[in-house]
Amino acid sequence: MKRALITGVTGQDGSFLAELLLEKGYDVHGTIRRSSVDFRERIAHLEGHSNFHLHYADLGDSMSIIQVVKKVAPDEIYNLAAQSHVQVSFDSPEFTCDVDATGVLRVLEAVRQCDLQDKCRIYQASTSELYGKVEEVPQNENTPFHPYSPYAVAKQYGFWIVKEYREAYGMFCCSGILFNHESERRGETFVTRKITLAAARIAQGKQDKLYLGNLGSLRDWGYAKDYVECMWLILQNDKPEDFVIATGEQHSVREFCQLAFRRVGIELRFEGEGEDEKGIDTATGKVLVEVSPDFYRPTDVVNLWGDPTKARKELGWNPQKTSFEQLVNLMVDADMAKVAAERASEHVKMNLAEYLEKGIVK
Ligand code: NAP
Ligand code: F7E
Repeated sequence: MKRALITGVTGQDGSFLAELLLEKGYDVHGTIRRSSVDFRERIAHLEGHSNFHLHYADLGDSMSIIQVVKKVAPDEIYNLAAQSHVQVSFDSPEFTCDVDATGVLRVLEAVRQCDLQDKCRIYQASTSELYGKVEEVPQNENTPFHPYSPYAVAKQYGFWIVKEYREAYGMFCCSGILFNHESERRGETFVTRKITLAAARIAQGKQDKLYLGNLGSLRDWGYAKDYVECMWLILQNDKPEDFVIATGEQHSVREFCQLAFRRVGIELRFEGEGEDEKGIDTATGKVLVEVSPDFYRPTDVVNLWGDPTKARKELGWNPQKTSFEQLVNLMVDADMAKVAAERASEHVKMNLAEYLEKGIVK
């Protein structure tokens, strides 16, 4: 039985990858951070599985990483842990650098110090943000990097140190240069999830308006569940190599909004430009989407579009398993169900309060 260690198992990708590896018969070990409240919603359904184990470790603390690597002695490490929010990296650049750059070095060194460098394969969660202020469209493995945020600069160090350890010590360590991938488990402050949750809340009368930043920003959005399969394929390859993982299709934030609202039965028309642009409900004339400069970034990456040819040819991976429209729909449907469940539980609480007040229940 193969043993895998996933750092960041509580995250969007970590949870899907843990499911995939358990299905493949792996013994799966995940790291979590110690905190005063446990946030394990995404992996709650896996706890109790006999091949699923959790360990405390923090990417900012090399001793904790060495301990867990020594204890687990994994065949494969998937280093997914990171401060992954680009906008947050402008507010916390030092923390982002420590976790997303030095953290990668700590994982590589832990493997060497535990004398596992010849046995353990390592996957590093790299990112299309490395292309940043893009120098070529679409982007492939040979496109020059131009990182354009503290997050991207930190991830660039991660990318190069992985390459360095591969060449200097012959280690099987690789980076997946993943373009944006989303799901019903996506963090609620990333633009796609913010939109699908708002569309569901607006449709069910729980929110009036959605405020967004740059509506013209272009992304190559895929489904996270499809992308974790590729992480696994990269480590099963004969040679350690880096791969671009993308769908090969590009859409704007505005288009994402229109599709999401359409799924809940609202047709949006966009009018105006820049900060004055508005998304209007064509049926009622109500303004549902507005621009707020609060969500603008000091430097924004606006033209990401990946070329997944290498992954398709060499790994046999299908970049178009889930279409853009299917992705938007599955996210909206999940949020419609979530908001409906929240409303039902509010209703029960309101009734209970009323019954208690009236003495109907005691
Ligand atoms: P995510 O949902 O934000 O998950 C990040 C994970 O990292 C969480 O489990 C988080 O733990 C953990 N973490 C954060 N700081 C840590 C620290 N100091 N020590 C240990 N663990 C820490 O991110 P994701 O979307 O799953 O992305 C996974 C990886 O892929 C990240 O490295 C991200 O930068 C990269 N990536 C993501 C995308 C994308 O579109 N999703 C694209 C390219 C690359 P808590 O639960 O305790 O916060
Ligand atoms: O922004 C624009 C924003 O925060 C996408 C991470 O997983 O993917 C992710 O980073 C675009 C940007 O993702 C809002 O300016 C407009 O141009 O959803 P996002 P991201 O920055 O692309 C990469 C590949 C990673 O590696 C990262 O870990 O949307 N945008 N209005 C907005 N963005 C947010 N968050 N909120 C808005 O209101």
